[in-house]
Amino acid sequence: MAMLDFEKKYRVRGGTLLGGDLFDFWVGPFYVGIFGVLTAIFAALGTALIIYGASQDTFNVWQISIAPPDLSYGLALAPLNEGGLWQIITMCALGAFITWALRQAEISKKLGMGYHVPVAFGVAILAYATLVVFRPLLMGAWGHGFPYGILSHLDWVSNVGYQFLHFHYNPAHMLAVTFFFTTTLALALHGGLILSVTNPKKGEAVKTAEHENTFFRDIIGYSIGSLGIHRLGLFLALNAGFWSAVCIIISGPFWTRGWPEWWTWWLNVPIWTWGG
Ligand code: UQ2
Repeated sequence: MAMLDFEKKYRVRGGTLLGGDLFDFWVGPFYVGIFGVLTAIFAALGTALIIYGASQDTFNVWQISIAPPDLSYGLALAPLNEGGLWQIITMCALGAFITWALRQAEISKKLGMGYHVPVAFGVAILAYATLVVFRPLLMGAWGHGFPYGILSHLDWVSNVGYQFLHFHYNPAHMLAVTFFFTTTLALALHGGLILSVTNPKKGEAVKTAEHENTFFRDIIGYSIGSLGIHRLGLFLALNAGFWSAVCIIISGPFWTRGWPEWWTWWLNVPIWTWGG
C-alpha cells in the first residue's frame, strides 16, 4: 500500500487517550492532539525561561548555566534568581517530556500499535527525573540537582564522582556503562549487517534474511534473528538507562562512603580465609 493510501486509512478521528475529538487533527504532517498542545506549551515556556535566565548573566553558550537553589533552601521554593528559575524550568522539562511520552502513547493507540516506544522513552525520563527530583528529594534539598549548562553540568558530574572517590567502582555504574557499550556494539552489528545486505552495487539484487542468518552462523555459529536483534537492542538500551538511574539514586541516599570501599565485602568473603 502506498504511503498516501495508508494516510487516508489512518488519518481519521477516534482512539485518543484524552481530549476526545478536540485536538484530534493534523497540521501538515504533524498529529496535534491534546498532548501535542501541552508539549508545545511546556517546551516554549521552559525555553523562554532558559533564555531569560541567560540574559541575567551571559549569552556565551559555553558559560550559560541555570543553577539549582543553594542547599540551605532544602526542599522549599527559592526566589527566581536564586534557583527558582531552575525549579520552574525543571517542571517545564518534566511536563514536556511526560506529555511527549503520552503523545507517543496516544499515536500508538490510534494506530493500534504496541506501546514499546513510549515505554522506552519513559526509561529515559526516569533517568532524568532520578537526577533532578527523586535523588534531591531523598537527600533533602533541590540543590542536589544538576545545573543546566554545557560546562556546568560536566563540572557537577565530575564533582559528584569525586565525592565518592572513584565512581567507576559503583557496581550499578559498571552495569550501566557495560549496557551503553553493548548497545553500541549491537547497533553497529545490526546497522552494518542491514546496510551490507540492502545497499548492493548498481545492478545487483538486495539480499535477504537467509544471508543475514548465514553470515552470523558462519562466523559465530549463532544468529539471533531479525526480530531477536531488535528485542536485544531494546533490552540493552533500556538497561543502560535503568542502571544509570540506579547508580546515581544509591549514591548519597543509600551509600555515603567512597565506592572503592563498597568492595570490602568481596575481600571479606570467607573463601579467602578457609583453613587458616
Ligand atoms: C543477527 C541477526 C540480525 C542482526 C544481527 C545479528 C539475522 C538482522 C546483528 C547478530 C547478533 C548476535 C549474534 C547477538 C550479538 C549479541 C550481543 C550481546 C551484541 O543474528 O539476525 O538481524 O542484525
